[in-house]
Amino acid sequence: MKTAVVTGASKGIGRAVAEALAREGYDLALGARSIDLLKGLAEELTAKYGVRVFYDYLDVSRNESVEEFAGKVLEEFGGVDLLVANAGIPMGGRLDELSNEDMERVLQVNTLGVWRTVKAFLPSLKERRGTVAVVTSYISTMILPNAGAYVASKWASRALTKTFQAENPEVKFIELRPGMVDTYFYGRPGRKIEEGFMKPEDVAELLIALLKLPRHVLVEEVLFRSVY
Ligand code: NJP
Repeated sequence: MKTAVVTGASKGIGRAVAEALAREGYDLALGARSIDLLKGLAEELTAKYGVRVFYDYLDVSRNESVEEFAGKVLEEFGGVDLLVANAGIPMGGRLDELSNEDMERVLQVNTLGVWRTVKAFLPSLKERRGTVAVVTSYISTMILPNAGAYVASKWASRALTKTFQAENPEVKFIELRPGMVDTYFYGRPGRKIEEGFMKPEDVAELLIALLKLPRHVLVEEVLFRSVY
């Protein structure tokens, strides 16, 4: 039985990824701040798929929280085979109008959150020759005025992902770069494919397909979006 860690598992893409992995037979360690949502999801997935689901509070913007979460997960499962570093927040606004707090917050979650989560699980992932999927964005090589802080956070997490890969060839790092996905990222879900949105399940199914490739095949990144 393989073990997967999913950050930002309470909603949106992370939640859909957790369900798809459970269906595929992975034991799960789920992290996010909304512990009530994680509890409900864990109960649902255990009942439906019979897999082991551990969940705990996780704030990827804080070192102590990530270290504590990783310690508990490794104690619970003994090691991990897959890490899905998905937790992230949006941030709009012109760079010259953005507050210090907002700039620091988006970098803490989207960039440093990825770095500290991968770092915490890396020894185990290396031991198991595992896989890390980092959810960055289609924007991770592009420029979008009025979203500069978010864009910079995703360019930086792309750079972290590729540097981790270069430094750790035993682990496979996949950068997932979705276009728009119908999640809480845009307020409340309910957007349509005709408006250019994918479903969170589309991202999850793409990841499952990638995980089914032979061990020696590395897909470094996937840029994908909705068509209609
Ligand atoms: O968004 P949403 P998505 N510590 O808001 C968690 C990227 N992306 O699923 O802590 C730990 O439904 C939050 O949980 P909670 C995007 O940048 C999206 O769309 O309980 N967890 C929730 O589970 C992000 O990296 C689109 O509030 C934290 C989850 O993150 C990823 O996809 C397009 C946290 C967010 O769920 C998932 O976002 C694109 C923290 N400090 C890239 N802060 C898109 N939706 O269109 C938040 O290119 N979370």
